[in-house]
Amino acid sequence: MTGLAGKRVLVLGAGASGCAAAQLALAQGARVTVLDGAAGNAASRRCAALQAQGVEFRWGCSGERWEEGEVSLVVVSPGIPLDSPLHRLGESTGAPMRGELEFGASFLKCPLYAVTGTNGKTTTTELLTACLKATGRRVMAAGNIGVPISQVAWENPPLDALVVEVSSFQLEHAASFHPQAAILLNVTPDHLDRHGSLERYAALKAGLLENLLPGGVAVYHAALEGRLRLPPECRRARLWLAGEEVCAKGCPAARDWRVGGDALRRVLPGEDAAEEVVLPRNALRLQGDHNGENALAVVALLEALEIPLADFREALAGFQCGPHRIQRVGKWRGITFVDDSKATDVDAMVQALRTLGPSVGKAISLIAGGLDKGCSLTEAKPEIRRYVKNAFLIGECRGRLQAAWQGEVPCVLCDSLEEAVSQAVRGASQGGIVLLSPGCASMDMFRSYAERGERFAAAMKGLPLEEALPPSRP
Ligand code: UMA
Repeated sequence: MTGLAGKRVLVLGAGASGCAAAQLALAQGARVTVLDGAAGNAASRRCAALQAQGVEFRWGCSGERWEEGEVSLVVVSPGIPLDSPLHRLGESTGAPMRGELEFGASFLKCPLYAVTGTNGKTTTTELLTACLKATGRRVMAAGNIGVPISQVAWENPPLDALVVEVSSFQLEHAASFHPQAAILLNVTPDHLDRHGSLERYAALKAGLLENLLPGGVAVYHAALEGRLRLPPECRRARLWLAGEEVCAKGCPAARDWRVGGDALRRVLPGEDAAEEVVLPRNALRLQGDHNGENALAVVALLEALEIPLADFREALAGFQCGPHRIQRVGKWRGITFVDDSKATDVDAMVQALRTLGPSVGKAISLIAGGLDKGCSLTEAKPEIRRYVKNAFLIGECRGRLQAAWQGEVPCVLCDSLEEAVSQAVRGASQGGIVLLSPGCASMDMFRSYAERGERFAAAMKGLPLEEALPPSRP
């Protein structure tokens, strides 16, 4: 995007994305005004630094009016819904509206490799970044993972590629975002409170692949093929997940990859769908079928980019997930504490139960609940029945969770995470697990899922040594 010098740019939202976009617009010589419906970020260091450079901030705005032609561009932060007063205000200027993602990307020259999906996108983004780095390329991760793409564009580090985690929020304004390669891992119900329906949510996710540059690489879960209208000339890699049967006939133009019980496998061209092992599962430090699928997506993408496995095999095998994803945070009197705060939807919670449950049986004391995103809570029932001994429910969603699960498992309503930890310890089995896997967003009680995970670990560390425990047997 060029030609912003002297022009008025409005930025909607004064969080991480909005401030990064304001900084970038300022560097282009624009006159920048940031609008925010609240004043929660007014005292932040980011805002103060921008203000000192001449950026105007308006807080709690409602009745703003702009003359026709006064505004040249509106940049929208991902957290601003299409039907919000702030978005309507942006529309009323008559100026073109761009998402922060596409605004930032328009200044970047390096190839963009995008990753989306309901679950696994942060792990896959980190894994892809680590594997590319291992080949000697200069890469970094940005986007929904926490570093706004506008910040990367402004700092302008030397890069051979940028790996971008993309959320459905960002995809509401991404018509001009054209990656060279994109992964769509999976689509299960999430953020329905924002997008209205699963169909709309899935269409947004599919849009990322439909927007690939000509000749780009599309990696996607094979079950989604019917939803995708891919550019005709793009290279395709389909992922078949653990337990799925490969139907290689469906799309001869696509490469097929599969997670088998013991290995990541490539399906060889031909009617008989013969396979070759790419990597045994036990070579990976990552646990769980879902992580096997994330690794498979990375292998499929890098193969399509003609990067040999030998160049990144070590990085792939040795990679470990970041914090708050099925992370063991400690042991207390024989009870293991696992922080899976990153599980902000029910599907991610199910993955955690499937990963941990088989080794301990029905000995998981589950702490769940949080911000209600309008998703179905019943689909977790089989895993709850099989692996969960008792559930300790917190947050806005706790009543709905109790109603959904009480026939399957004893449910205890708690007023805080700390209370849930203390109750879960009392209810836990010796040798069992206290698992924080909320299945809900965190923002009703915490600033982020990271803060929720840290509070969980702190509550565990603060458990008094002499607290009454389940009576020990003589
Ligand atoms: N605001 C309004 N009106 C509204 C909504 C928000 O004025 O209707 C204002 C708030 O008062 C606040 C600002 O907007 O001052 C916040 O903007 P934002 O919600 O876009 O948040 P950022 O701090 O800019 O962070 C965003 C992403 N947040 C969201 O999508 C909600 C971050 O993803 C992302 O890491 C960051 O940009 C950098 O790219 C977070 C997230 O929760 C982790 N993502 C969701 C998820 O992963 O499920 C999609």
